Amino acid sequence: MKRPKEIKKTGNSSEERNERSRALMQGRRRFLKNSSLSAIQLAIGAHLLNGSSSLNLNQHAQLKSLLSQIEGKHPGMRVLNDRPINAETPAHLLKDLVTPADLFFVRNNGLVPTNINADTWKLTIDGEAVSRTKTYALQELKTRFENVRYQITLECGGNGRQEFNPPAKGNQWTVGAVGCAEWTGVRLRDVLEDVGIKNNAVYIGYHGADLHLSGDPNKEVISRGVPIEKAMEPETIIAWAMNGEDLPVLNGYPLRLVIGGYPASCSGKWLTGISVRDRIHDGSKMGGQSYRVPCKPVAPGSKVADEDMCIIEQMPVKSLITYPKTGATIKLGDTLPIKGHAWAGERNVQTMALSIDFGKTWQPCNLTKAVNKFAWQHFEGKLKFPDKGYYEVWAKATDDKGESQPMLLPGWNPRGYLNNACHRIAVKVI
Ligand SMILES: Nc1nc2c(c(=O)[nH]1)N[C@H]1C(S)=C(S)[C@@H](COP(=O)(O)O)O[C@H]1N2
Ligand SMILES: [Mo]
Repeated sequence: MKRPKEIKKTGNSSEERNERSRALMQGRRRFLKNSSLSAIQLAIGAHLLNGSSSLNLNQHAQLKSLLSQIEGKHPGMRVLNDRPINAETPAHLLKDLVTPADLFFVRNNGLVPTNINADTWKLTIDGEAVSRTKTYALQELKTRFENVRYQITLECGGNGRQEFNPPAKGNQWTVGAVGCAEWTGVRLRDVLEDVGIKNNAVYIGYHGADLHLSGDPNKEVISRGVPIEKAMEPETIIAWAMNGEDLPVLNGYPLRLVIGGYPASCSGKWLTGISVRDRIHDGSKMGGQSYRVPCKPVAPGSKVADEDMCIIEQMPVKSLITYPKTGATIKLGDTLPIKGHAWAGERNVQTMALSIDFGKTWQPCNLTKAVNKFAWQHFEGKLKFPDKGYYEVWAKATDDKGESQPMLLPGWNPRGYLNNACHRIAVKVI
C-alpha cells in the first residue's frame, strides 16, 4: 500500500493554540453536536492532526488511510503522525485492568525495523563496566534465566504535552500515552550478573534495531538508559511477551526493555544491545533538551540552556478516568459510576478522590492495591449530582509520600514533559 503523504499539524496560530488548550470545552461541544461515535472519532482525529475540528473529504481519506497503517492496533486509537508512527489510546478505551496489546499506545522516534527474525535475534551486552562482551540468542535468554511476569505501567514522559502553554514542540499527546500490560521476560539483573559487571558500573544504555528517520543506518534513533541501581531492580526486565503473546511489532517485537516508574523512553524496543557504562549513558536523546527538564523551576516560555537541564527519573503520581467517556449524559437522580487507574512512579497510590465542583470539595473513592510494584491501581467511585446542567468530574491521586496531582498544569518546561495534572471529564445531567 502506498504511504500517504505525511500530515503535518498546522495549528500553530495563537488562536488555534488556545483552541487546543480548551480541549475539554471542545469535548463538551462535541457531545452536544455529534451523536455518532465515528463522527466523534473523526473530529478528534482532525483536531489532533490539524488543530481544527472540521474535516474535509481529503483529510477524511488521509485519516482512514493512517488508521489502517497502524498494524494490529484498535481502530479507535488516535494517530498523531505516521512518520514516525505515534498513536495514543483514548481514555475510555483504557478501561481494561490490563491493557490489551491492540490498545497499547505507540511512541516511535524512528522507523520500525523491517525483516525482523526472532529465530536469529541476538542481544549483546557490552560496555566499559562488563568483564567481557557477551551475546545471547533470544531462545537462550528464554531458557537460561528464570522467566518472570509483571504488570508494569509505561507512560511516555510527554504524555499530557498538549496542555502546555506556551506550547511545547513534539507529539501533542493528550492523556493516552500510557498503558499497563503484563510483560513476560527475564530480569536484566540476572543477565548482567551472568555477564559479570564491574564496580565501576554507573548506568546502562540500550540499543535498538529501528532506523533513523534520515535512513542513515549509522545514526542511532534513540539510546537511553537508567542508573545501574534501577537496572538491577527485580522488576526491570527484558521482555518478549505482552499479555502472554509475542510483543506487537510496533511495541518492540521480538524483544524490549520494560522499566517501570521511569519515563517509558527508558524501555528500549527492538532491543539488540545493552551497554553497561562507567558514566551516565550518553546515547542519542540522553542529552540536550530530550527527556530532560529544568533542574530549577522556570517561568513559562523560558529558554533553558542544556547544562541547566536534568534527566527525568521517577514519574509523578497520576490517574486517568476511563469510565464514563467524557461527554456522558445521565439523568438527574441517577448514580454515575466512575472508574479508572492510578499510578505513582516508584511509589504507591495511597488515596483517590473525585470532585464535581472544580476542586472545591473532594470525595474519596475505592482504590485497589497494585498486583506488583509498578502495576497501576484501579479506582471506583459513585457520584450523585445536585442539579441538572454541565459538570466536570476531576480525579486526584495522592501517593504514599503525601504528594498529590496538581489541579493545574505543573512546572512548565521547554519540551512539555511530566504533566500530571488531574484528569477531567465532562458530564451532562439532564
Ligand atoms: N528502539 C526504540 N525504543 C523506544 C523508542 C523508540 O523510538 N525506539 N521510543 C521510546 C519512547 S519515547 C517511549 S514513550 C516508549 C513507548 O513504548 P510503546 O511504543 O511500546 O508504547 O518506547 C521507548 N523505546
Ligand atoms: Mo516517550
